[in-house]
Amino acid sequence: MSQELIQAITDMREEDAVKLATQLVEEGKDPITILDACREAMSIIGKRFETGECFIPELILAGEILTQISAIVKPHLQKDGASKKIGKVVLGTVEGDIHDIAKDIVGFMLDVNGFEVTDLGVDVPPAKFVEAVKQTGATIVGLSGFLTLAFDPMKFTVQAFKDAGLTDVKVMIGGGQIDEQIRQYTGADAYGKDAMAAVSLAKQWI
Ligand code: B12
Repeated sequence: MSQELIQAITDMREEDAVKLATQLVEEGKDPITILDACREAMSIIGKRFETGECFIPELILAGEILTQISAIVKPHLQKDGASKKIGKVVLGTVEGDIHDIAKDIVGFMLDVNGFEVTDLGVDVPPAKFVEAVKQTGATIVGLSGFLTLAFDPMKFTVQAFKDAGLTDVKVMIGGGQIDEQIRQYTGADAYGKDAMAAVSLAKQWI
């Protein structure tokens, strides 16, 4: 059945994928297994994109399917007690950048791994990050960005935390163009290459 779900997602059969995920949840399938299937499907789609077998519209559609399935699965994770919160994270795509598929995956993985995630969405100015950290008491911030133009907003956001006296907040950054060199440029505490790296970093910091 998980294999069928992977197939439905990678075939971009949106309705079938959502129906299958609902059915799996109703049958009492472990929510984590359903999420693993989604992750596997996204990784297949990512590889197809790299090799030119699929294009941007498919990536967008896959992101939408993933969002719908997440909404179906998440309440059941809570019921299982799998979501006992272990830390708070403020997450967002930085100012000037609207790429959110990857950010949503990062948020989703942090969530299912026990973090309370405040997702500020896309095109988020530094002041909004600062305000959210003050409001939620989060100790970890995740900045996502895919554009070269995102480097400076990341740097300004890191600086904004310092200016606001929030020196204990740990900041991780990630996204397509981000690497260790950009981390140094922005002054962030860490760079994570994928959603699992985001989870590992967050776990190290709590
Ligand atoms: C899909 C896509 C879009 C979609 C976005 C849909 C959406 N809702 O997100 C659309 C079509 C809207 C789009 C728009 C644009 N895009 Co675009 N887009 C992409 C594309 C093809 C894939 C990005 C993606 O979602 N990948 C899928 C994710 C899941 O893959 P991933 O990177 O492995 O994800 C992991 C990591 O990134 C990491 N991660 C991500 N965030 C974080 C955060 C933290 C804290 C951590 C630890 C980890 C982490 O974890 C993720 C999950 O494991 C990239 C090309 C590429 N190869 O990256 C171009 C790309 C990023 N886009 C690009 C451009 C130029 C644009 C536009 C400016 C195009 C235009 N002329 O209008 C606009 C930008 C508008 C704006 N202001 O933001 C360029 C950027 C070039 C540059 N150097 O700046 C790229 C590189 C394409 C290219 N080769 O030219 N884009």
